[in-house]
Amino acid sequence: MQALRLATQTVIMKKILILGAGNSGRSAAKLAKQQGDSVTLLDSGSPEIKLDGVEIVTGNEAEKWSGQADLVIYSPGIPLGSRLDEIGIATGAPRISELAYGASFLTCPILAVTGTNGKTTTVEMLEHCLNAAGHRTIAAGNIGLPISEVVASGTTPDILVAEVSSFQLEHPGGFAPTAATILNITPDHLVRHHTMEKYIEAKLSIFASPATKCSLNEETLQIKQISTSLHNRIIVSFSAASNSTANFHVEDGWLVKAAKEGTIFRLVKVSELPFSGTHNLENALAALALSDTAGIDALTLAPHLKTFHTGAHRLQKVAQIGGTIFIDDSKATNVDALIKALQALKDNPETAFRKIALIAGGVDKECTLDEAIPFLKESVNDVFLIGQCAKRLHASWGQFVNTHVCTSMDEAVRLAYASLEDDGIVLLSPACASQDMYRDYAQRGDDFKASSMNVKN
Ligand code: UMA
Repeated sequence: MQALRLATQTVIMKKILILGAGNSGRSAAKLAKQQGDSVTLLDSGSPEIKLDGVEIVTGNEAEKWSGQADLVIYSPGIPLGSRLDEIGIATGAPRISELAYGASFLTCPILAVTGTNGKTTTVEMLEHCLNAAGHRTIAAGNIGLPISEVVASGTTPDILVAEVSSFQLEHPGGFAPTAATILNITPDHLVRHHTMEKYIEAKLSIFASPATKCSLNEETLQIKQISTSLHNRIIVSFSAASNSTANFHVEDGWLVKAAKEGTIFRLVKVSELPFSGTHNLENALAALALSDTAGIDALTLAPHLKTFHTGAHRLQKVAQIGGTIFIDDSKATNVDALIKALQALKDNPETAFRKIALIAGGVDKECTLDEAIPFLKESVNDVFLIGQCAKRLHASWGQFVNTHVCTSMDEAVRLAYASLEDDGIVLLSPACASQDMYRDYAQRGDDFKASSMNVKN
């Protein structure tokens, strides 16, 4: 470690090694430079980047790098056991996720949200309600804005709401939010984590600090690995299941908070919420439970849910041709999200009667997607399959519903539209990630929308 003597103070210049030069790595590099540290950024790929004063090593050179470091910072996309991980370990220096590194500079409360589905919506709900209630709030993390970027930009929110992925939690570093929630856990990302146990273990590490207050879905608490790990913690529970007695639940058409002594506080009327679907009610309950857990009274936030609108690519109607509607649910990147979409369409009186032509497929995360079969049989006429795992899904789903392997989104949309009569739904709810064909789920959703609008040309 090199000590630099300036006019009035001594600054210790640390050697920071950052693994991965995507958004997280670049933001961490910017922040470390601001701290006066010397920064090396490694990337196995060949991203074309330039950062003032940062040593950038890419491709084979990065994979052969063998220098020293005082601290190693991990981008979320660096898997354990990868070449860059080996290099990080070989330095013998403390290792930390970008998330934990950025968060270590924050003095405001951090509310952290993880889970398989609903993270982004819940984070957006919290951001909306907290801001509307007068708390200057920023949403960051897996949602797309690295926490290091928030810090490097000099922004000082009253509260930071962090969307946290299992990738970020897999890396070490002592991320210790004020309060955290696990929304739900269903199979996902098994290529990265290999087993469900490891995936759950990663999610559980959001509660690694005993100081972090816990909030969990009542159903998730039934998972033995979770209840065992949290057995000595106070937990604020939530659930949208009917007849639930969770701390936050639905009762007589209201989202309610059940206080310890049995008093029920009515928070907001379900019929006044501008979003539908049990999964969204659960996200709203999770948002209220989490803020309440952190000491922000849910009663002050709940009314602002009436002005919250879910974001793009989440069961969003993007086109209508004659009586056929086109719904973009590109954000559904696993089987549970697809099931929730089909349930939400069935529960909504405006869509319940319509026939569905489903477009699904994408990156093969090696998870079984067979849980969807009963729901497909019940609600879906034909399935049009795209991407890497189209053939695998054709082999499994095809035994139970009509499946068709397509070579492009455009072809899938045309065939799906042609398969319906005039009052149907063409639904993109892929149950898979998008990166085999697209940059991200948003680009996939945009392509679906463009194809839908051109379907008659
Ligand atoms: N890289 C290597 N070696 C490897 C693996 C990757 O050098 O072994 C390099 C790649 O060449 C690339 C860089 O690492 O240049 C990418 O790093 P990254 O994958 O961590 O991507 P970032 O741009 O930093 O984006 C990450 C999250 N990406 C992932 O977790 C894969 C973003 O979540 C997040 O928004 C961003 O940090 C800011 O916090 C995206 C995501 O897909 C949306 N997340 C997954 C999900 O939601 O399912 C977990």
